[in-house]
Amino acid sequence: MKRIVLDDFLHKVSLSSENEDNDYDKDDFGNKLSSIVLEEKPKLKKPPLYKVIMLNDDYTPMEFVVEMLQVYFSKTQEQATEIMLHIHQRGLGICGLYTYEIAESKANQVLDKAKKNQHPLQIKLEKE
Ligand code: TYC
Repeated sequence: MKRIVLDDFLHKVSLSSENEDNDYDKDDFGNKLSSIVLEEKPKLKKPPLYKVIMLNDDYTPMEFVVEMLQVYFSKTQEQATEIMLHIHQRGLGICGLYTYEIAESKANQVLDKAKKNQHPLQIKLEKE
């Protein structure tokens, strides 16, 4: 956060001024002004988050999906089984929420593994 202490600012103005009358008299004003601060809000914005969504299909083994959820989305075996069954029964499910680069990287790692094992698993990303 940027902080400008007014007392310090006015002192610098008076030092750089050519006009003697404009001098900032610390004895007159200093005590009152030194507690005034101008604050700017931080300009950093939170990055948007993306849901990694896994889609159901008829061929990818349930055990493979559970393993992907444990390895790439840090789920326990119980959580992973619950999410896999949700996808199996409802058609799709959320694996996790990440910034775009991380969501994309996780999706690509799972899709690579699925391809190598000849499973037709599909994933999509959706902005929150
Ligand atoms: N429907 C698959 C089966 O019966 C299991 C499955 C679950 C596949 C989740 C994909 O994202 C998926 N073997």
